[in-house]
Amino acid sequence: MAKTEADILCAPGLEDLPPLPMDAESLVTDFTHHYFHHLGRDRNCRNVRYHYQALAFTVRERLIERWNNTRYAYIDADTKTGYYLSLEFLMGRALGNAMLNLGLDDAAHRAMERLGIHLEQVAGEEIDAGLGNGGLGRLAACFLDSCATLQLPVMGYGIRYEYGMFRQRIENGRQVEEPDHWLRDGNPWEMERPEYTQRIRFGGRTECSRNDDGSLTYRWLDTRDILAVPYDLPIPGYKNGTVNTLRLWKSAATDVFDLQEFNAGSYTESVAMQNEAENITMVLYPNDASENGKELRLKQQYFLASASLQDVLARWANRQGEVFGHFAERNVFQLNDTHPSCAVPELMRLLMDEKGMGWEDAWSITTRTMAYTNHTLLPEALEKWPVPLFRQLLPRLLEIILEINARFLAEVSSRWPGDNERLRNMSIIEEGPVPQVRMAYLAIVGSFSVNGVAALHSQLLVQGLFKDFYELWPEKFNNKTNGVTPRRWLAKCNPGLASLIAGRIGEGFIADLGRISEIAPLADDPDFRREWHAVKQANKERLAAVVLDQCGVAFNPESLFDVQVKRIHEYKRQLLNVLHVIHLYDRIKRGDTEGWTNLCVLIGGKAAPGYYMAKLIIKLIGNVAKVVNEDPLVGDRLKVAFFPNYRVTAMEVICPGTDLSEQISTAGKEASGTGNMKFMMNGAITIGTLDGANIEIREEVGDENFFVFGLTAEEVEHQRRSYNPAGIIAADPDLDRVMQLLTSGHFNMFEAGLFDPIIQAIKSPGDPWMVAADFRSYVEAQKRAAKAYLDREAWTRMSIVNSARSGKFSTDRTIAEYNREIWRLTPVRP
Ligand code: B1H
Repeated sequence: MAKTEADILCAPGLEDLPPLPMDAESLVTDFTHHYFHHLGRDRNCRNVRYHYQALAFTVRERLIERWNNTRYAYIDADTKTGYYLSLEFLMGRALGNAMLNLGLDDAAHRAMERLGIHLEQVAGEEIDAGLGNGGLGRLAACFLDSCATLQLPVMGYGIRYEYGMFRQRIENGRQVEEPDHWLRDGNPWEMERPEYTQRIRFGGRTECSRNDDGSLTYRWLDTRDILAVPYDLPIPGYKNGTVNTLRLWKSAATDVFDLQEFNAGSYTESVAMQNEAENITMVLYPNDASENGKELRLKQQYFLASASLQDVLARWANRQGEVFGHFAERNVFQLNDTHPSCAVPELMRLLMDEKGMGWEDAWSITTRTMAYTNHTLLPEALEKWPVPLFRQLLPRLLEIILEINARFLAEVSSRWPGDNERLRNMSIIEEGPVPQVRMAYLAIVGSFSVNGVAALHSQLLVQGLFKDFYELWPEKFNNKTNGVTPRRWLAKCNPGLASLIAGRIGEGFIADLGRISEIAPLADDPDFRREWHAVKQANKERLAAVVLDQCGVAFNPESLFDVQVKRIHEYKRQLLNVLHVIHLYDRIKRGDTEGWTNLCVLIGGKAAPGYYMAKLIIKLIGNVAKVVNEDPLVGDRLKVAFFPNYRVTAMEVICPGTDLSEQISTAGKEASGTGNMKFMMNGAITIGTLDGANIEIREEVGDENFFVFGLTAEEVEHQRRSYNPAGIIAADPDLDRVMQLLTSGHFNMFEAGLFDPIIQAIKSPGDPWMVAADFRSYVEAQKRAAKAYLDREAWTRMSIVNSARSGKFSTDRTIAEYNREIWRLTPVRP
């Protein structure tokens, strides 16, 4: 299906063009060309969207030439390539990022100025590419940025969802989901590549026949086929001429319908079948570490794995011929959680059934090219697929999985003879009324590397969930602490802070964040502190304006801005935050306000549409906010707002304007967290539990620059057995009053019983999140933070130290580690 390189390269009449100039004048020229001739607009068109599109095309053509140069440089260098396979890439906006990384920012500003166009307003027209749920998807996006910046030959593979993460509206305090038709006005950043279309098979049956030489041939027959059409997005590195590729697959009906099979009368039905094919990439599942198991989701997962592997094998065959002896030395696949883990049996199938390889050779290649990242310990997020569903949808893949399992269990029983319980525990197939395929075990068995995403998480993996596998293969397991890209999460979202820092230590820190530590000594410089404080205040004013606009709540920028934005999940304990707010409200009502620090609490995040408790927590936040904000006695002392439709673009305004970063999950539950890192980089101080990467953040900044509280992961597990929330409430007058306010219906005057499920959950000895257990120490930590804020100089010093110590949390460091310890790719300069 794919054309050979020669087909694509050979066009003798086409000469390379000289590089496009990067000055403001050229931008004006190209912008007007696109505006008038390409988009067909005229001077009287008032719609800013066309300004955005014209500027996007102007920037895009400057990406394209670097994109081609990079591709040829990779072909010439002929080195090993990495592939990041992920069901999610939460890219956000592309225009500002592309301008920053191309070094076009200043020229674009001047060009738009000359045209009388407001650049920020134009950039504000772009819809987020919201092809992800949260941290896992955003991590994939930050990884691509760092790979390009480090000039590593890495390609992303994902799905081009027609509908991304839903838009969240708040109606009467409740979440309402709206479809995110982000492609409605077209996407100037994508390039369709129909010539690399792949065919994906589903359903049917398998057949096995013996060859003359005694070997077996497996055939997968009577399948229902669907096409995978690639769309490429450019991923620019930071001012280095590299532009990597994110290839997203869209499903389409095979163009040739087998019309003979239909009666003449079924023509319309057969065309309507097109729907079924196009459904596969229609919508992103918005579940984020909760409820899964839908058939369409498994189709998406296999669709991505198969299309991407076929694409890689086709490119290999075109360049190297049909010999795969060196394939494993030259290719590596990183699986972003188990979501793309069908890649393990699918690579086996392709190598055996399509390339004629034997099991041993195919297995050797597979297990030398696959690497798996785990992102969660939560049992409800661990993927399992019913064997009957697998058999019906992917019969050939199930055969291969069963064979992998049989050979694996043989290895286990030779290591631990007679240990049947261990066999049962480690089997890729979970026994039960409906047997299930455990995707994490499949991924571990099929990979040479398994990593967690923060030190604690990786440690808990090998001590708990994957203990047996660690005993068998200790060398496979490793840690790669997450990061975030300092381009989007500092340079782009906080230009004020970035230029203050650059003014003192130069711009080098943006591509080498370790160097941001050079500002640490300036924490002692009163002038620097004054400037730092001024930048923070300006960012708080910018945030306050957005909060007023989006939430209708007036935040006073002199107050302490206390922010928790992330998916709404019980383990993240937005509820604990609300209990603290109610406690403060109670203190104000009782007149207990001596030495008070005015506080603005901002909470934002989406709930999975089917997650009842998460949605109820949103409603509670809204109701509490209403009571607090409307009480004249409270005034500026306390303000509460729920930020609707939290997304990448919202965080770009939120994290620069935050003083206090809420990272308050039950210890042992948040694998890493990455919002914590964005806040830190932008000079917020963390109030947090010893969970995920919080532990490493605290290590970097020191205890005196971090408000720690709560049970440790070990204590959580230990105290769980004797957990008695009723006793804790009875013994703590503050918590008792908070519970009484809740129970009395103070926040649901006209909706009796509305919050009973929440009250019950807090009081339940089986509360897995142990909200009541951490209430007291949380309140004390909040008190320390409030008191610290009153000393502006000391607070600003802490703020500077937090940014200065954020070097470790750049994805450049994370990716350098992936590369050094897992991928082993050579950087290539175009
Ligand atoms: C994380 C998910 C996730 N862990 C299932 N697991 C999904 C699970 O659509 N699904 O089915 C989607 C996402 N996401 C997050 O990954 C962790 O909770 C964070 O702690 C971590 O920082 C992030 C990146 O590693």
